[in-house]
Amino acid sequence: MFDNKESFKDMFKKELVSQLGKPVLQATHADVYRILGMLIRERIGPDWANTNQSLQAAKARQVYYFSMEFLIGRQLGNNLLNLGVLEMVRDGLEELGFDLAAAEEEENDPGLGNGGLGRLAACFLDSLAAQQLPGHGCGIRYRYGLFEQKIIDGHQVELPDYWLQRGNVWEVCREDKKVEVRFGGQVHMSERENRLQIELTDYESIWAIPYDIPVVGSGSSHVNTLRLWSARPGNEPIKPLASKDGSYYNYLNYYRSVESISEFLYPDDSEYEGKQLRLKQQYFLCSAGLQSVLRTYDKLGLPVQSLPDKVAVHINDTHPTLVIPELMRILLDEKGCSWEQAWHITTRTVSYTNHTTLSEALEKWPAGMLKQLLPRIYMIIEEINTRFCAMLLQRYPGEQERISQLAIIYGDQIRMANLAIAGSYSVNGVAALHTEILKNREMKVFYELYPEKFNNKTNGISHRRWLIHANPELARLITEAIGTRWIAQPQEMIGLIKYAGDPGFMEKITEVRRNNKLKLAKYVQEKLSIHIDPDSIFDVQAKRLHAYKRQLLNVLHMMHLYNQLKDNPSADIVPRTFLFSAKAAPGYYLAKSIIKLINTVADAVNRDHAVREKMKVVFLENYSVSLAEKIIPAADISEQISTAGKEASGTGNMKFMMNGSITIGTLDGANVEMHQMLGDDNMFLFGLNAKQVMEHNQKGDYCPRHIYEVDSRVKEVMDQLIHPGRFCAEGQHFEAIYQSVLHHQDEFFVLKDFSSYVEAHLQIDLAYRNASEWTKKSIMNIAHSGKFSSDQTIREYASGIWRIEPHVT
Ligand code: 26W
Repeated sequence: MFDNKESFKDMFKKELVSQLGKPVLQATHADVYRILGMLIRERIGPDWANTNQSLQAAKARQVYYFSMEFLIGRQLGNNLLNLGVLEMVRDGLEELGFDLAAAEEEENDPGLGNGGLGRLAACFLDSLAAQQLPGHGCGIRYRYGLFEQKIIDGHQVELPDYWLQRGNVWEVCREDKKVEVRFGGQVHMSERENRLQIELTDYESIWAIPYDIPVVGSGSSHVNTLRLWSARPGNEPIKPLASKDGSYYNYLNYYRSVESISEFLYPDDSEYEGKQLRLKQQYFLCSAGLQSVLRTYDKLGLPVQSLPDKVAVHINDTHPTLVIPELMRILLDEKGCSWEQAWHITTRTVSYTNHTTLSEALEKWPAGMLKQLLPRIYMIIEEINTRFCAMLLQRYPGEQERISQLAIIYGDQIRMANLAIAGSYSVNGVAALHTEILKNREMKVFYELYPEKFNNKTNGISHRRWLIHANPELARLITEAIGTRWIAQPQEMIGLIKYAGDPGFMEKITEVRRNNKLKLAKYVQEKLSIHIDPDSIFDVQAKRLHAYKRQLLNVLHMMHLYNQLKDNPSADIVPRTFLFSAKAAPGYYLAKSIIKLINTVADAVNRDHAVREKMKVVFLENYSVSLAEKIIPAADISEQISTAGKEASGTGNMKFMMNGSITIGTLDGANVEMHQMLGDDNMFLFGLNAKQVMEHNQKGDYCPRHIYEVDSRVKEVMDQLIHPGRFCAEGQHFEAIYQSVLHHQDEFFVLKDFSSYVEAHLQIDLAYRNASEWTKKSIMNIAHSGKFSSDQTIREYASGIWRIEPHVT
């Protein structure tokens, strides 16, 4: 094993020659990446084995984080960093004539998630390992990541993202640990020795094959596991329904239907086709994951009643809620527990995080679909519901309305959030405001029933990924100023406050930030052939495209600004570069139209030589973790402009803050907590607050048409959406967008907030002119960002929910 630069260089050269049969001088960036990956994996191996062994020997309590998404990003740089060899490897490679950054670019970025929820899971894994906490991820190894986005003629086009094409050096296939997952079939009940016996026949059987990825703890030898499951028919499928008649084509169909289970991540978060397949995926994850958790537990030789003392199962949103009935099934049918015992164990093992207040995003499954696909699981859910409703009837006699709101099965639907709350011991929201909204509005009846279950855990981000890895120059500067302690304890960044007025430090930070802007400008030039001015304000909105996130508000403001520049070409404004990056769910028409609109406005503005010194608009395609790492360190302005009450927390807001961008935002999600620390001086707030939005909704008194009629700026930009002119060519228009904000009672209040948004942007323009004041704000943002470290968040989960402790191997 290498432990200094020279031994690293020797090993690297040796490995290169023996693995690839190439002289060192001929190695490509891809070769360098591959060899590095192999060396690093070898280095991790022994620590990984030790951690597992030692946890088992100590019978340590462990948490398993079940999630349909893990947006882990590229692994090479992060692993080098966490192993503490990043600088050494970078220097060693350089001496051999190679560039680490170029090698890093060779790694495919695994897009195993949609957005914040998936990235949060990845930050949590990083923080668990860094603090030597026994906590593992459990997910699906989708063969294709979330689609690859291309912008063609301004439109989003989706391509399959075959991220595994060149193999994955970080995973280990554990064929020997495969488990069986069953779908369909008939349930038979009989009585033997006074006990109910359950047998499933004629089911479809598939194999779940685990692929393990090591999660390396920063600065320690602790290595946790991210276990991702892949679906595969066995060589000899046990009883594939489809091939009962033995026909080869039936077998092929069966084969394909099995493989499809771990093929795609469903990108759609509004309305989605492939519903049944998604349900299949969810059960696949829950059943495979739980079976493997219980197999590990069984090795401890403890009675099943002690499960909750040793195992915590966390569900990331409702997507893995089926762990609840699946655990019940295993306890009842395989471990011989009574209903009461099984329920007692389950409800002390499972905890649940909610990530949304949008009621349409709360998962519901048609009862018939669930019954057909998972007959035994359906029976168990029915029984849970029956007993739950019986309890409710006793507790709330005569309160039909309340009971029907609480019921798990209602009409033909199974409400997964209701099942998750009833079957778990902890329910948390992801920011203070979000949790309050859950308690007082969205989940009020549940809060009244189980106040003790509800708690808040404000989200956080890994400063290792989002600051030290993404912005190494800034990290170095922080260390120069306040020493190295912040690296292990990011809240120590608060020490930067005293440098907020220090001319030397301010100068350096300005330089670092300008370098980052130059780098991004170079990237934009290469990718899009658009020149952007590094001295303009980089105003960035990068996140999933969704109506509630209001990219549209941003576009309307850009259109207005451009109109102003056309009216008055010599207007004195600080030059602006508006940057966007966002994927829209493929079936989400409005979101895709907004992408087209951004690109239409971009074309008009960027083509116009009269405004070239003042304004540019850029849409960067294929938003991903690695692209975010390039964009965020270069942003002056972070757009966090959701309709108040709609964004559960946001985590992008925290990433930008940690890199020194200033937020323009509403009092929504974690912005509220940012504002409490930063005050009005270091943030630009605008718009309705959550209470005002709610009141308008209750009264139904919001009239966008009125705003359109009285505010000429609004009228102008709205009309431009549907009439040919400055932006739209003949025959081109954005009718659906126009209608969505004007003719319905737009629940996102776009026009209502327009005026104060424009005003906030004027304030930004003014503030940016005072360079030293701006830099001060930037430093204040960085200094306070330690509060949003996921290390802190994870400590709160560890002590407040999971009751796990650091384990020193
Ligand atoms: C039903 C399918 C489905 C799948 C994914 C619905 C919704 C999703 C989302 C994309 C979930 C998501 O990413 N939510 C975000 O979670 C973050 C982490 O807690 C929060 O910071 C964001 O506010 C929230 O939108």
